[in-house]
Amino acid sequence: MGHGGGVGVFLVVEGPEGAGKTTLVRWLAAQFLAEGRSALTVREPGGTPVAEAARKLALKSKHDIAPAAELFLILAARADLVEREIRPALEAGKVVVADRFDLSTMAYQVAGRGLPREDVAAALRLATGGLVPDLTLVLDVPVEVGRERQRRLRKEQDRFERQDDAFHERVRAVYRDASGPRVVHLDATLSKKAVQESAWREVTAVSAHSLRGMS
Ligand code: Z5A
Repeated sequence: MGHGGGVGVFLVVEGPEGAGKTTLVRWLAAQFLAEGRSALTVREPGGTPVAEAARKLALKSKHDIAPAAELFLILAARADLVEREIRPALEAGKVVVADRFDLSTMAYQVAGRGLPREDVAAALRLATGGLVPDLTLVLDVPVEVGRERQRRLRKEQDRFERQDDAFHERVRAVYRDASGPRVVHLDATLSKKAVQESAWREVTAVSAHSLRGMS
């Protein structure tokens, strides 16, 4: 495929908190498995020992973190994950399904925290070596719906979840406005089954060619 990372297929699920990303990533992996193809699933930030350590700081630190420092924690995690897990899997012809990727950084660090777009875009290219997804599925959900789903889970809130509504509206606007030939929006207020069916249609359309003959 055209992602610059080998012959595999790189799929990314994006969206605001509580949109259903993790639910969909797990379902996609199970669906690939049911078809006899294994998929590597990764969550961002995280997925390697160094990336998990950076995640803990970025999400759970009790200290204030300067926006640029937060960016570099997240990009340190991404750089390590891309080099150690994602690129090798793509080069081996595998499917990779990521829970968040670069679009999250444009949403949270650029729109949310106010860092300059061009500088962040350049830092992203450095962190990923220019790796781009074959398909980004954006789960569209109003901020309040996502936050209500999160509240029902009664988890301890992380540094991002504690931000005010204006922050989350800026984040959502980036997702709502995301466009490009490899970006598909799905209405995540629909049932899980409806979201999964639409997602699978998009995934098979993109990956049919690459997946032919894979195990
Ligand atoms: N972050 C960043 O700042 N910059 C970056 O570049 C990156 C990340 C990569 C990671 O959090 C944080 O890192 C993120 C931004 C920052 N913080 N925030 N906020 P995360 O990804 O680990 O956490 P999250 O985004 O808040 O995701 P989540 O809490 O795991 O939500 P989700 O994955 O989108 O949803 P879910 O867990 O699949 O589902 C939530 C609930 O809704 C659950 O009970 C489901 O059963 C239910 N659900 C799912 N789908 C549906 C539908 N269709 N209908 C009804 N209910 C549903």
